[in-house]
Amino acid sequence: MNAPAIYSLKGKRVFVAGHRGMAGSAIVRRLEREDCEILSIERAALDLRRQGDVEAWFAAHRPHAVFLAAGTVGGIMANATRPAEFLTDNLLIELNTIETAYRSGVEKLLFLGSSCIYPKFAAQPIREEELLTGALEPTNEPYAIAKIAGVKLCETYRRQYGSDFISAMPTNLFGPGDSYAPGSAHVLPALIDRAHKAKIEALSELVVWGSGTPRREFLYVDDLADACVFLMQRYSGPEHLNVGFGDDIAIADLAAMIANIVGFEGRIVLDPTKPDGTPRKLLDTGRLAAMGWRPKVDFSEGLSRAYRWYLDNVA
Ligand code: GFB
Repeated sequence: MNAPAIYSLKGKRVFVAGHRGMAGSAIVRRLEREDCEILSIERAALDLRRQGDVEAWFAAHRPHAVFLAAGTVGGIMANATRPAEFLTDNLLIELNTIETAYRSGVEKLLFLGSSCIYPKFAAQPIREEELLTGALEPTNEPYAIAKIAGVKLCETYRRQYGSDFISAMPTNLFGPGDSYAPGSAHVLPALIDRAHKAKIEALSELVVWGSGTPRREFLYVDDLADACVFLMQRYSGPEHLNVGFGDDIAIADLAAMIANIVGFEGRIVLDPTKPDGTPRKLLDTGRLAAMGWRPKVDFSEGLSRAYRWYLDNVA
């Protein structure tokens, strides 16, 4: 049974920060089924890193609720090569948006974090309590520290000011709107792109970074969006909540699944000069499940949908 609804979006002005990103655009799609007014703004018109601009926009549009899905994101290489940007952009965006939401009387805010906030060697599946119990994975430490700051902003604004600000920690996401930029994408879109090109160019090999042994959990982004709306309506509390799929897969097995869906029939070869990152980060989603929420999109179905989106929009 679902936890009772405690916050209604009916008739509310709901700001989705980051509506062009994969998570933000999925939240907009999901909110279209609610009786609310969706507010969004292009990055060229409002840079969330500029505090005065954020204050002016909030004063003009007065959102009742905010989904904070904006941020500088990318795969393991983007994190490793642009650490200052990942730290600074995300800190500025979170601080400006959360502080301004508080000052302008926003009723409810949901902050989207990431499963990389947890220690590199956290006990699996990772419970929410693992936060700050050990050292982070070095390849994404700056991003993780920014996301931990976001969690703490929500927690402390609630404690000191009584703001109803909550945080959700999603596992690795995929689906429509993903970034396929070679070199900076996350593993799943990167492998779809490479396998597709290898097939088209009749190459004999599909290269997979690292040892192939790290395990990752993937959640279809429309499921994440559904969980975010569910939490906005049904959760109020200082603890961040994990949002996961419930199962993970080794990168080598993921590559084989992608090759199969794409129709690439050559060999899969590993490139051990590339980093593995954290060995495993499967989330414990017991708390969210106890509230009545579960993902709906099966992993192989989600992969097929992601490939179809890639064919229609990227390839
Ligand atoms: O998706 P990914 O970049 O992010 O990499 P993380 C996951 C795993 O896939 C790593 C391997 O072990 C990579 O070595 N991999 C294999 C590849 N081939 C490829 C490839 O072609 N491209 C990429 N990107 N990886 C990120 C964090 O960590 O996940 C972020 O850096 C964030 O901060 C995000 O948390 C969700 O899961 O390792």
